[in-house]
Amino acid sequence: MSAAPPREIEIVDSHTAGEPTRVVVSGGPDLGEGALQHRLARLRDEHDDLRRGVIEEPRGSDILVGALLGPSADSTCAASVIFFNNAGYLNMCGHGAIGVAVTLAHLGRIGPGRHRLETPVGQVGFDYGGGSRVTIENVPCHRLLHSVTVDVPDYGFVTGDVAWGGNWFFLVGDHREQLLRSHVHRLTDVAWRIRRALEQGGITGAEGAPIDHIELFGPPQDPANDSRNFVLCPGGAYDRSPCGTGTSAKLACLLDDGELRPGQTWRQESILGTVFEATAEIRDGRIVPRITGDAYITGHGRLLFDPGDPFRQGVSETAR
Ligand code: PYC
Repeated sequence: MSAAPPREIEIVDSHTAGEPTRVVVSGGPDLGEGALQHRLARLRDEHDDLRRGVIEEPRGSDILVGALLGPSADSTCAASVIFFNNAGYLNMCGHGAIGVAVTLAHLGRIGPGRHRLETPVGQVGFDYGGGSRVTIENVPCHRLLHSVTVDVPDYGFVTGDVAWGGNWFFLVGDHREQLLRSHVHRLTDVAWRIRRALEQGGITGAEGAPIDHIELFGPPQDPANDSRNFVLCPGGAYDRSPCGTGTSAKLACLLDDGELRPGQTWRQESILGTVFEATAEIRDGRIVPRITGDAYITGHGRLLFDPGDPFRQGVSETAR
């Protein structure tokens, strides 16, 4: 250890349906006041070392999603939250919001009841019952493009929908893959090549936003569920949970196609077999998704950043 004291960051770790969330409770940078989008820009442009140090090796890993807690300008919100991962910053994160809810309860900052979080893309409500179970009311979702076909090199034509669920997704049912846990390396490769083909074809979300999540769908393993998915996240890791924003994007497509009615429950199974229960309602002409899942606290402690540690700012695991 060097003479100067290490920087300390308090964190709470949890997982939601198998997908981890690391909440930064204190020790983060002062991002000032103002709109959360501006605070996110300041974090990205001036303090990206926080994201790297918390997420990358040797303290983290590619599969972690981080969540920086902060104050909210809106007194009806329990907190503001900025989500990040190994590739950068996320607009919203469904499993992460469920993890944040259970973390706030663990910290004694909320009790059972209805609460709200401020995210960079809008407010997200949540119902917390006092245990592991949380229902989030996500930002409105919608389908932007229906049946888009891309030519994926060395794979062939793949058709899917482009939809928003708090992040941009390409949702594919017509692949030739088996959605098995033992196939995750192949699934990752196929999904990554679909993502590249979308980029090369100039297919984006609204206003040129990159489609940085790819979602493959197939039949569920458990007949109690409606569907199984494999979700590739922006930095090349796959979501262990059914993906809250991805399930929201799926709801938008199902409602548009008349395959699900408002209020009807959709049980989305993940590649691990864990489940989110989802419903949607139409409010002011917009589709508002509700996602229910369970999160569990796995740790509560301090990360130490020794100024003399050559890896204090993290080492990227991702070679992509
Ligand atoms: O649950 O929305 C989600 C999510 C996005 C990336 C990883 N999980």
